[in-house]
Amino acid sequence: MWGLIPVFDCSQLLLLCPSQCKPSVLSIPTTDARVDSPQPTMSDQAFVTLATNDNYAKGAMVLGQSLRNHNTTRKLVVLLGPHVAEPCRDALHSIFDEVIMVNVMDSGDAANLALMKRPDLGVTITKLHCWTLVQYSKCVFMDADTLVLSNIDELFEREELSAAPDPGWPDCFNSGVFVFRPSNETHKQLLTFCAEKGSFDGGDQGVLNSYFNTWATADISKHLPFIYNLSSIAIYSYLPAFKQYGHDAKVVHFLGKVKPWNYSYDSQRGEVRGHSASPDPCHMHPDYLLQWWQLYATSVLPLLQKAYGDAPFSTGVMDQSSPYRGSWMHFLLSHLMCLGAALPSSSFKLLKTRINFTRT
Ligand SMILES: [Mn+2]
Repeated sequence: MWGLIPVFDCSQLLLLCPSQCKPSVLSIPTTDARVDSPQPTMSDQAFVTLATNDNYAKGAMVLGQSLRNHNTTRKLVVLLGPHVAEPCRDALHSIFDEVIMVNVMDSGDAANLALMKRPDLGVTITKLHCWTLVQYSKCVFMDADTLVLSNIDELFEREELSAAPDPGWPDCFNSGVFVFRPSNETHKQLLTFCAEKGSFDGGDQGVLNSYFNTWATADISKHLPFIYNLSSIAIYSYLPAFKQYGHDAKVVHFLGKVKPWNYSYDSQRGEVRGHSASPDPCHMHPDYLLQWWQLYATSVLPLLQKAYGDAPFSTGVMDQSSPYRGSWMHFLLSHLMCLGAALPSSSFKLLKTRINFTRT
């Protein structure tokens, strides 16, 4: 019944009404306002990311800041694993609307109990937690190793499960960027599925592709254009296409083993260190890498410095104020971040303590 009202404007309604009811028609504008703005409440939609360690937390901060810089109207949520340091959490609070600690296996239900026997799927299960964000009607999940280049709020017009093709096997979607509808029921089903079938690639992408197994064939509107999840692998495997369409890219995904935070940045020269400018499928595109570091150095690093105070941490940024600049110690310190990614965190911590690690 309410749906019929906007068809008429006030004068038409007045003509239809008997004279004795005319005054009440004046109250119509409130109804009109409701119907004329069918946009969903922006506050019930969110971009969601996940950080399982301090490095990914930095990635999440850069991603969150890139969404803010492009004026998203949606909420920003970060899910945190238990190993993220407190100062990183504090810094995340300044960028994200919600910082949610995820206790990986805590509910003790049948699906979780079965999953306890699969510690290899730990991070995957943490990511699946995004379906429990039922305070939101629709969300876009983005990996912490993605960077937003322009406003992408239009993704909320898509339905679950929308994602872009994976560059390695395009009949699978890449789970670095996807649209979903939070639901405790779906979450439970995903956990059960995970416990029973495992993951064909050992990660969340395998689980999600097996669960949403009609993605490749059922509904083309659920195929996001590649520009919403552009990876370096794709750039160098089809360079002419990148030259033709690359300028439209909206989201860059630093897919692969080496992440932006594994490099270091010379803030004086504005250069990323340890990265070759020559096109190599193993390397990421230098322009995007530079954009990541510029955003990190200008917007994220100040937050981290505030949160850490006098406590030492690896900034990844070299500058003139470093007391070790130009020395072998500086070289060693600036590359420790890369080393940290390859070593177990306990040995990295030990190394940091041994050489009296300072801010570099
Ligand atoms: Mn990723």
